[in-house]
Amino acid sequence: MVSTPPAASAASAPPGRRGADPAELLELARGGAGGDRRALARLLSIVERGGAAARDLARRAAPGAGTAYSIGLTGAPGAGKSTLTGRLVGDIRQRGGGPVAVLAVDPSSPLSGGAILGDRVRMQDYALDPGVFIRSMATRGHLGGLAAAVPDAVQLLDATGWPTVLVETVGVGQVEVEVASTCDTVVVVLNPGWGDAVQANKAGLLEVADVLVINKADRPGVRETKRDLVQMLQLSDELAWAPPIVETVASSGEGVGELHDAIWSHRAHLEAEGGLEARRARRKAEEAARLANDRFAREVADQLRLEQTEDRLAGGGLDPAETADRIVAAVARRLAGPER
Ligand SMILES: Nc1nc2c(ncn2[C@@H]2O[C@H](COP(=O)(O)OP(=O)(O)OP(=O)(O)O)[C@@H](O)[C@H]2O)c(=O)[nH]1
Ligand SMILES: [Mg+2]
Repeated sequence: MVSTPPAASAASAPPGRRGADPAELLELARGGAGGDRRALARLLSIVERGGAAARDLARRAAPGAGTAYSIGLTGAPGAGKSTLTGRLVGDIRQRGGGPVAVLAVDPSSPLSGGAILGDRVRMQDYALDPGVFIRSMATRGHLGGLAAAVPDAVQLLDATGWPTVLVETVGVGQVEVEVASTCDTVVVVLNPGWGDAVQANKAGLLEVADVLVINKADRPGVRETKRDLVQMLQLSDELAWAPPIVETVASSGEGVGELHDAIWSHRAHLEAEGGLEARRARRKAEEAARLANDRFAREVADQLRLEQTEDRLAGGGLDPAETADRIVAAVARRLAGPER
């Protein structure tokens, strides 16, 4: 008699079948480059959709996570983030840096379902490399938005055996800055030319930058942009880490090795000073505050709608201060219960 080994049932289950349980998918996806990519893609869709299922998955993944390093790349549209991300992946792979996962995050799109958006990540370069996993992410459903969904996605990739995760954001705005800031090292990509550094400063990008890149360094204005950056960065020269400024030509690969070195220097700096744990703890606290704020805001908006309806029925004349008191009291009562 031939007996089936106990592990075979989970391993031989068709990974694409509907309704597979997250615990099973998590098991299938483990092993990084050797894991089941369809299972991993389905788990990322759960994260993307948010809600109770995403929270449950995050709880399951947490014990297996904590060793991966995340790198966020942000900057103005068209700055060359995708080209640079592609080059960086190539550089890491060439140096034997292990498997690399890329999340291309687009806050302006509806749920991506994992589709690659345009040519944002040059997927075809890595189609044959099992050590590279690329996925687009967009969400409106996740409580706390992308800034909350991305750390969950990174944690999932971490738990399933991807030691390096690159997070590329599309566009420059508050959400992109928040998303990039959830990563261990934040790379801000600028271009040469009048005012780009000033714009980045206004958008709060310089504040979160650990490494600054002047990409398209084959174009004029590099020196001026560098000078602007140095001037603006001097305002905060008491910092323990001064963000290095790296010049790259992503289209040719020039300077990508230096960028890699700058990122890994920052990583070494964080790890040497115990700063990595502190940074991650601070990041989690910020995420908690964001989630709590979102929950309050949602409850206040709901209660305000009720108050407005009652006010209309009573013939108008809403008193703002009294209404605020009633809203606070009602929301406090509701929040004392479990999350809806
Ligand atoms: N001259 C020059 N062109 C570059 C360089 N890097 C990227 N490009 C070009 O700039 C354009 C935009 O590059 P992407 O990598 O798609 O830029 P992105 O920042 O990812 O763009 P979005 O995701 O749309 O915000 C492409 O046509 C690239 O070929 C560079 O160093 N020099
Ligand atoms: Mg892009």
